Formats: sequence, structure tokens, C-alpha cells
Amino acid sequence: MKFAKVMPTILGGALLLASVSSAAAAPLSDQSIPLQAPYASEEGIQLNSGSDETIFNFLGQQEQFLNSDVKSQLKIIKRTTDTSGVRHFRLKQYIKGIPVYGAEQTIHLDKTGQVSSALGDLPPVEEQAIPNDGVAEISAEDAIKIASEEATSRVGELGEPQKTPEAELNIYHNEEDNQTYLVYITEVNVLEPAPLRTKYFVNAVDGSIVSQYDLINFATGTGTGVLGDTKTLTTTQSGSTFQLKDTTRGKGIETYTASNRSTIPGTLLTDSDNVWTDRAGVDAHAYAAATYDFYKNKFNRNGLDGNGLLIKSTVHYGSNYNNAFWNGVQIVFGDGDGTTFTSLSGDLDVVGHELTHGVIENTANLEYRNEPGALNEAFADIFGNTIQNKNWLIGDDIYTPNIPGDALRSLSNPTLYGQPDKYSDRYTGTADNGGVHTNSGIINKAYYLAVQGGTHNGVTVTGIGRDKAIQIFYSTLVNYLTPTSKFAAAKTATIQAAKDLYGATSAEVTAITKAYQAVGL
Ligand code: ASN
Ligand code: ZN
Ligand code: CA
Repeated sequence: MKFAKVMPTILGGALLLASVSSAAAAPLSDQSIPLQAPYASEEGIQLNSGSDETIFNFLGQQEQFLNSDVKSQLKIIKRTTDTSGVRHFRLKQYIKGIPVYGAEQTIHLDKTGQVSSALGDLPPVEEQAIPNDGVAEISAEDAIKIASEEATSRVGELGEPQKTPEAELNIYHNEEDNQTYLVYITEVNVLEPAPLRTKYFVNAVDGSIVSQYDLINFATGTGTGVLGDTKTLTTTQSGSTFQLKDTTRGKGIETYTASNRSTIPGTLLTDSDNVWTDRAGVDAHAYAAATYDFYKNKFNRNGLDGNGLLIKSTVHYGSNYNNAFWNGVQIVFGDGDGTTFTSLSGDLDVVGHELTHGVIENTANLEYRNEPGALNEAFADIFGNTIQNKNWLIGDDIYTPNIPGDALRSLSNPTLYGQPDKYSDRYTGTADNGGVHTNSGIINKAYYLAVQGGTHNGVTVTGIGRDKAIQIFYSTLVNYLTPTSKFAAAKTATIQAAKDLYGATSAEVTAITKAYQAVGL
């Protein structure tokens, strides 16, 4: 016999149905109440296949319904049977024929017709507390008009409704003041002047608005980036202004300005018409979204910490500040001095690099010095570059704006920018935390060779492409590396990750092995 899982049920609320389990089945949880089964109907007939009577019988046995009318107010509004044979009943409470807002309850019968679970809570509504005896003083049309006037006062003249407005009379228990109201529930749903979907609870007796909330609180803006390109942005409308705040990705993405001071996060960027002109802010925001999407789409990773961590970016940090960084909490971008750098958020591989430091801190947590630090830098470059997927350069979009074609670093040819491309050439001094931004070139080159192939130091690698290589390097980072991993461990780890993903004797494993050999590891 298969045991039904005991479902923990408990939600706050005055009236709760306990979760139950068939008496003969699995051990009961603390929240479950054993019931005699099968249940008998009022006439004493044994009911062994799920039926409406079983449901009402069950309700009749619940202590909290014994001295109330609730049992008679509940109506079955939906019955379904799933492929396992479990039957699902949905009940809704009506008083004087008026639905009670949110007052729904599900009850589930297992294959043998026994109640296996009951979920839901019902607001504490007393029939005698219903205003005006349940008689509305305004019409549904009035309520719709009241709602649309409120929306107009917030956002301006409304465009065509996306759904024909309807207003349904409901009994509504407002948790804020613990009062019961007779309301019309209606929605304003328009795209113009901005996407807006607001739900209203309009008092059906006096026409006041009891409660309202927005269902769409994001907007789509457009903006001009650092390089003069236009792009779309996910923003948030708040009253008559827009915020550079995206609530659609993880726990959100927010972009701030330090206004050329050094206090962070600074002020959330806002705009009056959702056409954005702070170019550094536009790119920081759009590229944070692109980075979030990359990790989500490629690895099903929800944000930097895997749990949707709010991404905060600050632009216009300091004065002529020629750098960008992750400080363990957020990312920060300077405007550059206009000669060495333009606004640093203007390059997707730089934004991806900084945010990847956040991913690393939440995974391998490679310590930021010596070889582990160079691995940290290499992974930040490798992911940043792969997110942008344009060329093998890092920072070329924002570095030396008056000199075309150069860059901060190159994955394909690290020596172009003073980095070693083989282990024997590594920097062994103490500057830059033991050369974290220098020795990263060795690992960057290994990644490049694994993707693209080629012969380096007499070792020939057959490339496997970015898609496979980045999966291998991601697994290396999140599953294998540790805070003190050095290059030799990275080689072992990457080969193992390739074996996991593609098989021990796969071409991918060969490519990774050769790529590390080619850089002298
Ligand atoms: N932009 C540099 C980086 O992310 C800042 C630093 O030196 N940590 O690597
Ligand atoms: Zn870095
Ligand atoms: Ca670039």
C-alpha cells in the first residue's frame, strides 16, 4: 500500500481545517487529526468513493464548524480527479449568496475515498457584521467609475482597458482594520499612459475605496547607454515617477547614483517619463539584468547567491574614478576620467565580471590573493566575457575611449596586455595581492583554448565551443573549487567537472586536459 504524505497545512487564520491522514496509513504529523474512516453519511451509509457527501460529512466533524453556519455557507465550486486517482474539491464561502473574498478551502480524497488533506483558511466573518444587510447602495458601474477615477488621478488619462471592466459584489474582511465590508471588487487594466493593473475594493455602501493594490508594478522603459545605443529597461512606476528598479528578476535589481561622491548605495535613480538619459545608470541596470538572465538561463541559477539576492549597482561613484568593484554587498562603477576609461558600466563584460565576484563569493569563495585570487579573477573574466559573447577582450568597450581596438585584458592573447599565458611565466611578487589580475591570464588562456582550440606551447587543443566550456567551468566553480584552491587543483577540478557532464572518455575531457597542458599545468 502506498502511503499518502501527511501534508502540513497550517496557515494563520481563525478557522482552520486540520490536515488529516487516513487512520491506517502513514504516521501522523503533529498537525494531523486522525479520523475514523471510512466516513459515514448522516443516514449511516458507508461512503467509500469520494463524493460530495464525504466532503460535507468531513466538515461536520470539524470542531470549529460545530457552532457556526460556516458549514452551510460552503459550496463546492470545483471537483477534479488527477491521474493518480486523488480527487480535489474546492469550496467557497457565500453569505446571503454573496461570495466572501478569499474564503476558499480545498479538501482532498485519496483513491479509497478518504480525506487525505484539507487546506485553506476562512476569514472570521459574522453574518450579522455584514454592512447594510448585504444590500449595495451603489451600482457595479459606479464602482468601476470610482476605480478608474482613482487610477486617472495617479497616472493620467487612461487608455483602452485590456479587459472589459467588471465589478463583483463581495464580502471582504479587511485585515488592516479587522472590519467586514460589503465591496465591489474591480480592476483597472490599461497599457496607456503606462502599463497598469490595479485591483480595487470599493465600498458598496458609500463608494469609498477600502483597499487597492497594483498587480503590475513594473514598467518597460527605454534608455541610452554609455556608447549611445538605445535599449529597454525594466523599471518600476511609483506614482508619477519611474524608478530604476526591476522587480521581475530574483529579489530585484536596483540602480543608484552616488552623484560623484563616495557614499553608497547613494540615491535610487528616477526618471519622469521612463525614457532614461543617465547613460551609466542605463547600462548598469540593463547589464545587471543581462547577467542575471545569463546565470538563470544557462545554469538555472537564481542570482548571485542562488536565492535571488537583490542586485544593487551604484554608478557615478567618486570623481573620475577609473575602476569598478564588488564590495561584498553590491557593485560600484566610476565614471572614468574620460581618457583611461569612460563610464565603467558601459561594458557588459565588466558588469558581468563584477557580478561574478558576487557569485564566486557565494560558491567557491576563492580567497582574493595569490593563486586562489588569480582563479577568482579568471572566473570573473571568463564569465563576464562569455556573458557578453562578443570577442575575447575584457573592457574594450570602455577602455581608452580615444584609442580604438585596445582593451584591459585578452583571453585569447593575455600577453598583449602584460599577462602571462603559461604557468612558468607567472608573476611571483607581492603587488596586486600576488598578481591576481596578472596570473589570471594563465587560466583565461586555458579557457580560451578549450573553447576555440589551437596549438600553444606545442600542445594542440580541439575546441569544444563556449556553451560546453562555460558549463564545465560553472560546475568547477560551484561544485569543486574551495577557498584555497590553486591552479593545479583547478585543473583537476575542471577535468572532473567535464567528466561529470560529458563522460570520462569524452572529447570535452580531452579538450580541457590539453588546454591546461598547453598553459603548462
Ligand atoms: N575592477 C577590479 C576587479 O573587479 C577591482 C579590484 O581590483 N578588485 O577585479
Ligand atoms: Zn575582478
Ligand atoms: Ca567588452
